[in-house]
Amino acid sequence: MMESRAAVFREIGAAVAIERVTLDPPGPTEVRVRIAAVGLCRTDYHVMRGERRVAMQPMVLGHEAAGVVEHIGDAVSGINAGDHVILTFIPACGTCHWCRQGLHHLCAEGPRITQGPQLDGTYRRRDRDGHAVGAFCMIGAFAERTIVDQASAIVIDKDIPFDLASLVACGVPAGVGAARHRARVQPGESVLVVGCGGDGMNVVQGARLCGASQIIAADIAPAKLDWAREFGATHGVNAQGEALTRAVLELTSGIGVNHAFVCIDPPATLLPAFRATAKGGNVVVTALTPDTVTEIKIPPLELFVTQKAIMGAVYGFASPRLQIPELLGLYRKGAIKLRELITRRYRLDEINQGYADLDAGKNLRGVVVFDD
Ligand code: CXF
Ligand code: ZN
Repeated sequence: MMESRAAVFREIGAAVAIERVTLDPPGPTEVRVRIAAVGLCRTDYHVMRGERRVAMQPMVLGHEAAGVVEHIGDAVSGINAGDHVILTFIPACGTCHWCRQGLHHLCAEGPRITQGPQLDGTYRRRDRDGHAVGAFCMIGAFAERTIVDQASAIVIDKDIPFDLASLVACGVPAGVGAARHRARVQPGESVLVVGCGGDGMNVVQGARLCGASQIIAADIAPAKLDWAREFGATHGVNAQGEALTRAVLELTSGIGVNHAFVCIDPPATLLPAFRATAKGGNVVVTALTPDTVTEIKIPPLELFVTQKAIMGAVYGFASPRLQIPELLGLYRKGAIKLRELITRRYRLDEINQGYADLDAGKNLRGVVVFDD
């Protein structure tokens, strides 16, 4: 048994408070990880604000993390104490229909990641009153230490700094993968990225990696458009709604882009992005929608006659187990940027400030870093 400081989500709309949480020893297939860095992804913020509901509170949020394995359960294989790991927000059970085909991003356990318990259905964290505390995405990384199943940990090489590695747990594969593996952008094609935050900026660099010749970044924050140019955008559009569609059609001789990526607020951006897409093109949704939004209207005749595809991409539509080591290799070769994604580093007790900065549009990515 040991203690860990953790940012605990107890009440929708309230600041998360740093508490001491008791950690039980890892189960047979689990590992205890000392978190070194965890990114402030917007998904956790949606949960804090009640826009996406999780099944229980209290819960430790945080799912974009890297750290060091301190202790392993008896039945763990392929992970050792001292290993550096990236944690994956969808576990790879290894035995379901999807995992058997290497499609770990579609693992049958995925729908359980907002429930709170560990992969085995029990809890490893307790608060000072002895109540069970959940772990978002079976990770709960807004904490000094966490316990995860081996299905949620990927061993990485030790040369990658933890703050950079943490981003490769969510935002980088989500965005880069959406371009490479979902839309399969080809050299010379045109791309529109709506919403240039953490995911969108990685779609921009993914499209550049794929050799897209026109990458149109769209955002209502001018600073994000400037950043997008550094990541490979060839054009910036500060517009939304019909004005966004018009601006993109103007830049593409009235044809539209081959691939549009909806990286923020799908209820507001999907139709404008769809209409800015060329006939036969792809519209890829990488963003969460609030629980209260249950449908988005696309005129069916328009969908039919324009022969466009609307698709979803979680984890960049590729296995984190296969994709993450590959992305680290691309970083090492200088083919993708990681350091430039980090706007600011925070201590764990500054986490609410970090999210306020994200909400104010100041951060591409804030990262909580821990001293050793
Ligand atoms: C999300 C995807 C939807 C479920 C929770 C985790 N991923 C990352 O931000
Ligand atoms: Zn995330």
